[in-house]
Amino acid sequence: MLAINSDTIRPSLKLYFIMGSINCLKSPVEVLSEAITGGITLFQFREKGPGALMGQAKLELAKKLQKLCWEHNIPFIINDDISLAIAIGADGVHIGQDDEPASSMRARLGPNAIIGVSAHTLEEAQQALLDGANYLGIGPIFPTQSKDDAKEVQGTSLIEELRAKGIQIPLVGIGGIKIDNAASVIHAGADGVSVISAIAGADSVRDAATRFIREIEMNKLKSF
Ligand code: FQP
Ligand code: MG
Repeated sequence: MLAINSDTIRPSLKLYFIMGSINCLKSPVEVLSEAITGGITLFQFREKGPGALMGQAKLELAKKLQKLCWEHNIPFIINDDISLAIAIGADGVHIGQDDEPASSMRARLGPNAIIGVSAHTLEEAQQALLDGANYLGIGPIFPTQSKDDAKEVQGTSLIEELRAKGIQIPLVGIGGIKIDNAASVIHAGADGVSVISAIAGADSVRDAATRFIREIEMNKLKSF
């Protein structure tokens, strides 16, 4: 585990890359390695969907990707699979509204794990805060192909609403975020953007990550 906690997670959300083997056009290790070179700041292993690896193969890939992240001081978060997170000592988990609740995740993972929760409404966000979430994933902001069961597109309105209510928890926008719409997510009050296909599916994974980072940094400066 890296020395990351709820105080230090905020800057790590700047460019949060999410992927699993089915999102990659070449080997996942190669894709993650290029994305790290390009400047991603956080990684979520989301091995999910038709054709996803299971069992030992999933475990092996998780270990490889975690090692790569840790060599570059990038925290390693696992989507949904808390048993896998415990087995390999990941930095944290990301869970949605249909997964085991954050409160029981916290009980199993302890005070130092990063727990991210997906929220689509103000009520879900408030409950996640009570349950001890360290950050929230808000979306889908724009239409996405990466998730079959994605909820209705909501734009940046929930991010704006949470900030207007004085809620300061680290927030990341997710769903259909591309280089040319990332600025709007930052301006709404997010600490960063989460990206699957715009990085994993890019011709140059490294260049895509670098362009995202530049765009986010430019727009962070602008909003203060
Ligand atoms: N936000 C984020 C993050 N990561 C995610 N995986 C989701 C939202 C979606 O459980 P969930 O979580 O609704 O669906 P799935 O398990 O299929 O991903 F904030 F990290 F960007
Ligand atoms: Mg989930």
